[in-house]
Amino acid sequence: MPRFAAIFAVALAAVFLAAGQPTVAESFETTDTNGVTLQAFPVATFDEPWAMTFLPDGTMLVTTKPGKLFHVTRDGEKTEVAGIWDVAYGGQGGLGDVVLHPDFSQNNLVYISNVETQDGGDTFRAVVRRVRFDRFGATPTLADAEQIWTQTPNVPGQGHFSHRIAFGPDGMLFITSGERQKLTPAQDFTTALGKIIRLYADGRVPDDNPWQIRGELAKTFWTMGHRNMLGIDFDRMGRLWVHEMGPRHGDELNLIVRGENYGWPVVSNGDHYSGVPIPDHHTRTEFNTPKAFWVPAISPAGLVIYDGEMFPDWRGDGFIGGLSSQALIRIDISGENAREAGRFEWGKSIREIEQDPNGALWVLEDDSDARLLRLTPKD
Ligand SMILES: [Ca+2]
Ligand SMILES: [Ca+2]
Repeated sequence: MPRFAAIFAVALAAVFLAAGQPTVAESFETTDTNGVTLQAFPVATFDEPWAMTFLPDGTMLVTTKPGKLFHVTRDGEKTEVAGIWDVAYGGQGGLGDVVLHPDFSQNNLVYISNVETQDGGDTFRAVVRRVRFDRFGATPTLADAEQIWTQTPNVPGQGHFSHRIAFGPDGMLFITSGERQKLTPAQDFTTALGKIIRLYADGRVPDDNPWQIRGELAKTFWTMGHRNMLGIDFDRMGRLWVHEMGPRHGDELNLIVRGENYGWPVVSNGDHYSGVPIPDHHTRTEFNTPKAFWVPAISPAGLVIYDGEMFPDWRGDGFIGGLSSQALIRIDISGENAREAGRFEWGKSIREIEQDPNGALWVLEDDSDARLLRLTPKD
């Protein structure tokens, strides 16, 4: 490169870095196992991003596990949101999911999950807050935070919090509550570990949840027998799909049905990490069977059931981010059947997947220096 050009390039990069503005990055192509090619546009980078959600205007909120919330434009300009609280960062814990209230356009309410510590740092739990997002002032700010759910009990260890959030078409709030790597609590009515929780949007407990005579805590449960659920979404028919990480293999995609037991840790199509086998799902018909499962594991994180115009062939399909599999996995959903139908790979673990108001797919890679990518059809 001629010397003046090199100096110009360095100066340009310095200007972008100094202003905290997006840096210039080349787009690339990724082709799936069926030969379908997408164009991937790097938009921004984050330190350990965990979740994102789109606002009605097409901008995004992005959380990072160490505890920051960013408002992000479609061009990748990031503004840190003020007013976030302390989180217990470490292991699998930190700042977690962010979703909008169904009436966000009127009430500006967002829901944010995170991990907090108790007992002088010895125990941990996930919590969910409802908070007002004020994006109209000079600095975007969170206000009026109200804790509406607390994972019970708090226990030692920093794994399997799950704490993903979704709203149903009827405005009910669903929260995944992982089994905290304690296994048997997933079958225990006296702990909220290994359950999917269903609440009103303000945190009140509805009286039509399935378990009404198993104690106060069980009145919050929708389903039980789960492990670590990092993806949750509703399809166009209003059905709830949730995936969960298996132990040594046996990751599951489940169709969530009120009052069902999904079997963990009694059954799994994977085995314990020690190599000790776990009976497969088909051996115990009282447990709900996964609609799809993976041996070897994909380590699923993030889930969107696609409902956009940009990829008409994929309407109704699921997209799952893969951590260990370093892939974006497409799931064909047909009736109540689900199967992996395609896999995009570019050598990076994927933490989160979303669809924007125009129908483009956006992914967050995992770990430090992780990219936010916009995926569109190849020109
Ligand atoms: Ca999301
Ligand atoms: Ca299961």
